[in-house]
Amino acid sequence: MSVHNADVAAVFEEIADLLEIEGSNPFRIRAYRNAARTLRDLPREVGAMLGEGEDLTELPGIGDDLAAKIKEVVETGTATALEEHRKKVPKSLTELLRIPGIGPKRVKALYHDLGIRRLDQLQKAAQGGRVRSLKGFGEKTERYILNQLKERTGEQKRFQLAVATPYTEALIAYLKESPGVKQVVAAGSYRRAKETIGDLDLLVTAVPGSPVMDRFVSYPEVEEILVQGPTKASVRLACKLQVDVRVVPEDSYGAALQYFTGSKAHSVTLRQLAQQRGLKLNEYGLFKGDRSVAGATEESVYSAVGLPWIPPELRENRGEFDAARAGRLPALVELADLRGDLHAHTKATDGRNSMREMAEAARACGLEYLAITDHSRRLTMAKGLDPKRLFEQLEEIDRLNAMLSGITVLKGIEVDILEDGSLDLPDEDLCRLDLVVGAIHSHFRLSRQKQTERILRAMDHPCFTIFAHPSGRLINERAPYDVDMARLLRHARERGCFLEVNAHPVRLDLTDTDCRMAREEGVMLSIDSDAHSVFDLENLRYGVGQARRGWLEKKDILNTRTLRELRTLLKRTMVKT
Ligand code: DGT
Ligand code: CA
Ligand code: CA
Repeated sequence: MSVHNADVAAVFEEIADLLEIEGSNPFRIRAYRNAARTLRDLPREVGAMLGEGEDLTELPGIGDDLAAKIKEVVETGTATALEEHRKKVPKSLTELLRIPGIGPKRVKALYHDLGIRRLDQLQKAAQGGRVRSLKGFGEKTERYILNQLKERTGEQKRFQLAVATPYTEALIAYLKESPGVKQVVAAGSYRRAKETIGDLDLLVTAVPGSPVMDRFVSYPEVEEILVQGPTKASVRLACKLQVDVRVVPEDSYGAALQYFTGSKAHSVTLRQLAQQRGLKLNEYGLFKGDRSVAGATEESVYSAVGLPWIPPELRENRGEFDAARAGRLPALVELADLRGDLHAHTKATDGRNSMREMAEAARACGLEYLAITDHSRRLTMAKGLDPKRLFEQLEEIDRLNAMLSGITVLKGIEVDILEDGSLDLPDEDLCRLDLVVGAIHSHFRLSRQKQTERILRAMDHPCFTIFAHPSGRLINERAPYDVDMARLLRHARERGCFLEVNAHPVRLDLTDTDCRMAREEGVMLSIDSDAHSVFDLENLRYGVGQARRGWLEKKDILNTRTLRELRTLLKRTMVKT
């Protein structure tokens, strides 16, 4: 590997960009930028200078710290400091930087003032005329940004995991019918259960000479063949999903699965661990010299570097290696651990099925309880319930529970949290319920402080139990509202209430990192379908995937409890005033 001055400069520029987005000390930022310029202007390669034992601190603007970082980049291709900052700043923010005319200062303003993290959110904000009012922007800049974005939206489109899933399952089943095929498995971000995937990566093992690639490219849904070779092919399906297929020998299966599952950041660290043991890891196996020492299974690869197998959802290089080494990997929650669902609608409001149909469908999914939580009156578009209709629904629940066996219907409501933090139904009605799910459906653009206080106040209501879809984001549609999530979590713990992992594929809210923060704060979460039809109960699996990405275990999840335990937990909230 040969690292050029421009590469080192690029690392420093990126650190400076990230520091600027973080709002860090301007002197530090300038030090990195100056160093980058020094490096670019340098007539000799710093690598060579280091090789000859020259002292880099003699260069203008380079002190001990930067000299050490230059050495690190020359030796490793990157800097720990950069990786640290990359972890702190949402990755998508650096994508914003790639828009012409948007520098780190503007990214910072977009992020801090408007909560914009992604290109699609920027586009929405610019279309809504919200960008022009920011300091340092203006109408002309806004129009310019919009034009830039129009160019890019096509390539930026990522598939929701739930949209990609049926295409993936059908294609896997098709490939499995190919003669000589042994295994077909989805790797990449799909296997890591990310909420959206850029493309689908399939891994195939087959006997030599298998016609699986010919079969792949002649799949009826293939719209365009992008690459076709004997072991590697890429196509675009008619639904626009790009699919990469790799065929590997059976004894490379584990190494290849590990490699193509990623994430890249995880695999880079794993490869370094292998190197420290004098081993070489690639997609074909783990080698000592030319001799293969592992690779048929993922377990063999991890175990050869002294680690237990790490679940794909954790493979983001966010502390999973330390946890694995310490024997403290979480025992992640599984779909089968869920005993109930605490957020579902019926056709009394905006659902499509009757209460009875919903209850029977939940029972068929193996659930023991289902909370009916229709909307409250403020949501007129959804025919929200007023006290009288809520009362009728409660009577219907009593009648249904008397008739049904094997499932208990719980009395709930998805009550609107009003602008001032009060709840959209009288206390005497809310107190009759088994649980109160509170949600924000209006006034998304309050200041961070106002939004946070609004929700804290809602949590103070003695009947409040679960805060639904806490960030309010809609994937690729709506940015999260600005709120101090850490504060909400602490308050929830103090008040004995809970937050939701909404499993709806467009929501998946809380996000993975917020789930993890909840776990650290000791707040239990409820994985709920928010079903508006019997089919939506299937979405619980995506909520579980999201929770797993957030390191959550069975014990962290409210609705893994038996009905009896659940009632105790819910009651404890109610008495805390
Ligand atoms: P996506 O498709 O954007 O949702 O994300 P991934 O993680 O599926 O990424 P993709 O499809 O580009 O590549 C699939 C996996 O292949 C990725 O997770 C790790 C591996 N991979 C791809 N490029 C590299 C690379 O340059 N180095 C290493 N170590 N692994 C790579
Ligand atoms: Ca992929
Ligand atoms: Ca790929």
